[in-house]
Amino acid sequence: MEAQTPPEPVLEAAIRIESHLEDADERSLADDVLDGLTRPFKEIPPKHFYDARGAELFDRICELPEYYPTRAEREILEQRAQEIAQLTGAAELVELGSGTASKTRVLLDALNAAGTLRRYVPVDVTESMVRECASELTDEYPGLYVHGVIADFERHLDRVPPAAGARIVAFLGGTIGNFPPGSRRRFLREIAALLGRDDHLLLGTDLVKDPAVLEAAYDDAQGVTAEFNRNVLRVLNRELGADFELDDFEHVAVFDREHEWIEMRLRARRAHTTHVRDLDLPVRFEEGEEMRTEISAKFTDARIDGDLSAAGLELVQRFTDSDGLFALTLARRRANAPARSSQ
Ligand code: SAH
Ligand code: AVI
Repeated sequence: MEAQTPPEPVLEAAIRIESHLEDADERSLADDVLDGLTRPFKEIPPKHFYDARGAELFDRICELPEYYPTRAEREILEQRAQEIAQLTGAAELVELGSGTASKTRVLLDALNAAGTLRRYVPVDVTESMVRECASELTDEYPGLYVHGVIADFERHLDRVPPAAGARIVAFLGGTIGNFPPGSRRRFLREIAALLGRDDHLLLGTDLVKDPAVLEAAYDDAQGVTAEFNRNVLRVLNRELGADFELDDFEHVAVFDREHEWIEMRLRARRAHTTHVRDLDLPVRFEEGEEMRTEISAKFTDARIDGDLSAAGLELVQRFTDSDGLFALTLARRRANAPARSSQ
């Protein structure tokens, strides 16, 4: 009789990807456009920049000499990742707006070296980036599980899977600054609800500095940021059948000193009417009229602390780069805050 071969062990797949977008996402773009382009001061929320081309343009922005935040945040991570690994003992890294996860690798390296890392959970609206980064990271870190979540973090934070051990929720790059102040605090409260007693938030924030440095970072000499800004019009043309002529709009980036944020706008070079076919919506622009496409808030220590406190969080440690351009804040739930939401 032939010897029986033992059954193959059932291995958990290294990659799991879930998508929560599809129809709901198109509705959200349509709702945002209907809402934002019928106001006296027109506005389109920044999350619509990031189709595959927008994501690629953002990557190019990160390499620009004027755009210091990526380099500054990377420097902090390189200096402090080991300390963060020790302070958190994290088995899991959840990353909101993960993009290509290029800086994240510094943190993954440190958690891996500490021997605690088991799972990475990238959450992003751009499907291609979540999929690519999942396959790259499982190659680079043997034994790592990647649970990718393709989702709008403003609407689907409850789809982040239950924690698999002590977790860090990372929100890097200064993306928190792209929320208006009220929503920013609300969003931080929602993040706090993902944290248990052993978990931490790692928050990247760009810092207030010389307006000339800030404005250059958002209006680079090569015009990559201008292309990124106008890319939202391509998204509207493709997704909603709009007929924007990109050359009709000029890129504007100004530092608003009162609010301490950079505002990106698109300024109409001539008076004209565009049509958003799928919404049956004519949109009139006067010459020189500006439409807001992004705010990027800049922070002080007090602003960060105020936001953390309003969200039921407390500071563990704050790190900055050698030029004091950018801050990375490690925080946890305040002791008297309620425990992680029932997941
Ligand atoms: N964290 C990276 C990328 C920052 S760019 C870094 O620090 O370099 C902002 C990222 O957030 C993009 O990848 C974009 O696709 C994603 N993003 C923007 N709005 C989002 C939303 N509402 N939900 C999920 N992801 C979003
Ligand atoms: C993603 N986010 C933090 C960038 C920022 O700096 O606000 C987006 C960006 N906009 C123009 N350049 C980069």
